[in-house]
Amino acid sequence: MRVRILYHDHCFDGAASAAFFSRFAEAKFYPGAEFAYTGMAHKANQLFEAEQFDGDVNAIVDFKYSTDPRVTWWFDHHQSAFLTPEDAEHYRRDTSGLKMYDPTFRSCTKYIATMAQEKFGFVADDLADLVAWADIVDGALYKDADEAVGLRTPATQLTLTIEGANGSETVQKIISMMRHRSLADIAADPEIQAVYQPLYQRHLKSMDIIRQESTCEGGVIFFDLVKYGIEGYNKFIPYYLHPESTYTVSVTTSTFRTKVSVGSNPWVKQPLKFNLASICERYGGGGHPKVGAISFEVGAVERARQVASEIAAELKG
Ligand SMILES: [Mn+2]
Repeated sequence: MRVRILYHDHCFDGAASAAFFSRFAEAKFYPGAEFAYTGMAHKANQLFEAEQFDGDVNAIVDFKYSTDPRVTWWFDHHQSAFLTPEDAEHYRRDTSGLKMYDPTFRSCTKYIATMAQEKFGFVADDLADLVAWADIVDGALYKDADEAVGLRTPATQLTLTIEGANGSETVQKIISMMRHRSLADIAADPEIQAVYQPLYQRHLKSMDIIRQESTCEGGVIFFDLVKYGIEGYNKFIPYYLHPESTYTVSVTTSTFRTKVSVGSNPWVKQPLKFNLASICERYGGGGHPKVGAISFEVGAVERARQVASEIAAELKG
């Protein structure tokens, strides 16, 4: 018996969701099953390929809904969980009880843990720390920007490793470790350290680049990293550099997409005026009320820049 888990790749909450779900599924439904993982990324074109659902059981965690009949389990908490109104309708008609959606949860990991306990009586005390940190990382509940960018805790170090590692192999190693090992133990693992250390140097360098490239006007930070070819950066760096800001709009590019990221400063006191997922949805993207993104084809840099400047203007207004 093979259980295929499609999870949000390069995301701490996505990895933690995959680890927690696999522990729960093994304990309650599929003892002795083999677990296989597929990292999913938001792209401008099709998200799911039919051949990805190759398990006897297929689960999607912390990622968009699929109407494919081979999907057994689904958990998500993103506001933009459905690609189309038809997908949302398909979900509403589901009678399996194994597809669950609640955008009020800060992390999908906490949502899975809560549902596993409430509906199926599954508790994993040894994963409590993992669940708590998934809520902090995905919910941006850090004490301050310094905690988020200083990378002094195992969870923030693993977040950098998961977000920055090339390909899915390292992330899937971490997922396997997260099933049974503490975050401190995983972060100290020599194999993980070997990936982390160069990423940490890159993190310091990206902070210098963003310091140099970013402007902050009318409470909106803007920067364009296309010429540097770096997509991943710690999303709290802008607020660390510009603590007085409310929003960030950035343009980045990678091998498979050009991306406009829109975020909000988690440490601002006044309520936010804009729902960023809704703004991104207008341009074909999505996310959460406080953080969103839009993916474009790799070559669509000018279009991405235009969208970024429109959104920046809207947020300033
Ligand atoms: Mn999530």
